[in-house]
Formats: sequence, C-alpha cells, structure tokens
Amino acid sequence: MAIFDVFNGDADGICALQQLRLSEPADTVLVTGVKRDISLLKRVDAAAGDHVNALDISLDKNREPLLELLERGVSVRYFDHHYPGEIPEHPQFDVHIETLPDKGTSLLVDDFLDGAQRLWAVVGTYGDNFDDSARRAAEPLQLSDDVLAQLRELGILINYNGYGAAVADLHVPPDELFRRISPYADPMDFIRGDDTFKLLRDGYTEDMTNARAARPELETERHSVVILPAEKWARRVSGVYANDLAQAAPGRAHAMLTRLDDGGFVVSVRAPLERPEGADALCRQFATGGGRKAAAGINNLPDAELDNFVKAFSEAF
Ligand SMILES: [Mn+2]
Repeated sequence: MAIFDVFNGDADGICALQQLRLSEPADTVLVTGVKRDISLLKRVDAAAGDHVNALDISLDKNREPLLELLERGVSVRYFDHHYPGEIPEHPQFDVHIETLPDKGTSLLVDDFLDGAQRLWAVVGTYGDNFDDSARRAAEPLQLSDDVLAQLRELGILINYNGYGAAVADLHVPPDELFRRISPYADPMDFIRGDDTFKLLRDGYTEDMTNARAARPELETERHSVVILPAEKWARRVSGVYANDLAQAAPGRAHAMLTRLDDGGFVVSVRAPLERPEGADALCRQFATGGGRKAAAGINNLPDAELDNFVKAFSEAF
C-alpha cells in the first residue's frame, strides 16, 4: 500500500504536512508544486488500497480526480480552508474542511492532532498571513516575543519560496523544502541549525532589494504602477513586494506588472487597504483577468493594452 501526500507548496501546505508526518511518521510519495499550482490530485497515480492526504488545495479545483480516486478504491483524507463547493460523501473520504477567514490548513491539522505539533502550526499560520490567529495559537506555549518573531519570519520565508511561475523559479522546490524541514520537530532547531533558513532569508533580501530598485512608472497619492522585468527574482517576489507596498501606503492602489518572456505582462492589482474593493471589476475588463475585491490580477496583458490598463487603473481607484 502506498501513501501519497499532496500539498500546496506554500508555508501553510508544507507546515500542515510537517505536523501530520511528525505525528504519523511514514515514507510517502510527495506531490506538490508552486503556490498557485493547486490542480495537484490529477497527478496522483494511486491504485485500490492506496491512501491519499490532500492538504491546502481547493476541493472544488480537484473534484474530478478526487471522485476518480475514490471510485478506484483509494481512501482520501482532505484538510483545506478554500472554497470547496459541494462536498462529496463517500465511506473512504475523510473531510476536514472549514472556510473561516482566519484559519488555515495548518490550524485544521492542529485541531486534528490536538495541538501535538503546535509550533509548526504557528509557523504555517504566520505564512498564510493570519498573524492574530498565529499569536493566539502560540499563547499556551508561552514563547518569548523574540521566538515568536523568528517563527513568523520562517513562515513568511517558506511562503515566499512558493511564489514563481514554475518550480524552476524557486530557490528550493517545495518537495525538497519539505524533506529538509522534516527532521525538525522544533522549528527553532531548523532556524538555528539548517543552512536552508539562511538561503531563504538571503534570497528574500536580495529579491526585495532588486524590486525596490525598480522606479514606479506612475506614483501619485492614490496610485502606484510598478513594472518588473522578465526575471526569476521578479516572478518570486512580485506578490510579496505588492503586499509590502500596500502595507506602507494603505491609501494607495497598487498595480504590479511583471514582464513575460514572450511579451506582455502578468499583472497583480491590490486595492487600497483602506478601501479594499474594485480590483476584481478592474481586472475583469481584460480578457485574462479575475480575482477578489481586494486583490485581483490579469494573467496575460498584451503590450498593446498597457496604456489602456493604466488608464482604467487610474479611473478605478
Ligand atoms: Mn492556506
């Protein structure tokens, strides 16, 4: 019988699996990818009697392969906090899904394990940007502010490592990162003892320095437009940098455009934090746009539409 661990390549996915495997040690097949690659169950080649754990990937986006696996006689245990759509019922399907606004998959696994690996739940929760929840989860551990700050930084760094258009953009492929983390029951030992922490911290610092050197194309009281080149560092850092800019100027709307290798741009839009709406309506005006009210994007904005986009962006906020 084989076990497949299928997990999002971001901090929440990796830290959810870390908790599970510390409490249930097993040699398993790892299936993962970059953060935005969530169609992972279709890559699972399991047979009757095998078992699959799915962590931090939307059921709605994996419904077909999930039903096929169950039909084939594979048992599936599912932990997630994204929109699931209708949840199938099956005797071999064990579901742990909640969609609260401040509870990620790491905390769902923490519930399941009665807090047995709480430190890693705290790291994963910080990684998903749920700072208040992470602090609350850490309270019974009575950690110092300094330790809490280091766990937070680790969460942010693991999350940052998941960003990129393809695994080749990343400093460490997510399955490899999980393998490096897996010997450490205590994340502080990983921070102090494993070179990977320094590698991620240095990479993050360098990418952010590169990003900050890009002069905005447009910057007013209410708008900022930044264009980043078609480079690996830009694909890694654009989302994190957009969040950073938004935090620093909460009254301003931000558009982060990253050039694509074959022309055009991938676009991230953040509505002003003080008025978090309108990003989705703006991006949907373009053929490959979509997203949420506060944060939306365009997968491929043609060069010829750049001026149109900047004009629509200026009018939208
Ligand atoms: Mn998550």
